[in-house]
Amino acid sequence: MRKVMLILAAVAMMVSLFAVVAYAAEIQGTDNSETLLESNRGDTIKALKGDDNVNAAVYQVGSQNAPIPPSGDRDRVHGNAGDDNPLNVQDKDGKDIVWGGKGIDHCLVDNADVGDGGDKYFGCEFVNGVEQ
Ligand SMILES: [Ca+2]
Ligand SMILES: [Ca+2]
Ligand SMILES: [Ca+2]
Ligand SMILES: [Ca+2]
Repeated sequence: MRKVMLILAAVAMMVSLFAVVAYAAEIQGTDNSETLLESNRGDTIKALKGDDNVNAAVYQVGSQNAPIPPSGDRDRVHGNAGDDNPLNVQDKDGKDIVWGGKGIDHCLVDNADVGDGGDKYFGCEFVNGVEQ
């Protein structure tokens, strides 16, 4: 089941890559627990219910996969209900925002040392492994 979800997430990502008209991509999960991956553009990712794993750090600044422009994309990650672990926006830029929503959520964020004041986070019970 987990493998099926990963394939669905990959398909969703490919579909969003072909939607070149809009700059920002919207990636929506389901009410089940799943893994969601970002695209190389500024994404709004809504994981909905379930204990979700959202990786918005696939395209990291300085890596081969870095988005164009390489200054980093702006991702908006919503964990929504459920214990989400992790909600990852730790892509070496401080342009992202993560909302844990309900549940016990683990967020991985960039600190202010990366610039732009660091990623912003709301409703995260754990941030970079530290209980809030
Ligand atoms: Ca992205
Ligand atoms: Ca979900
Ligand atoms: Ca949550
Ligand atoms: Ca970031």
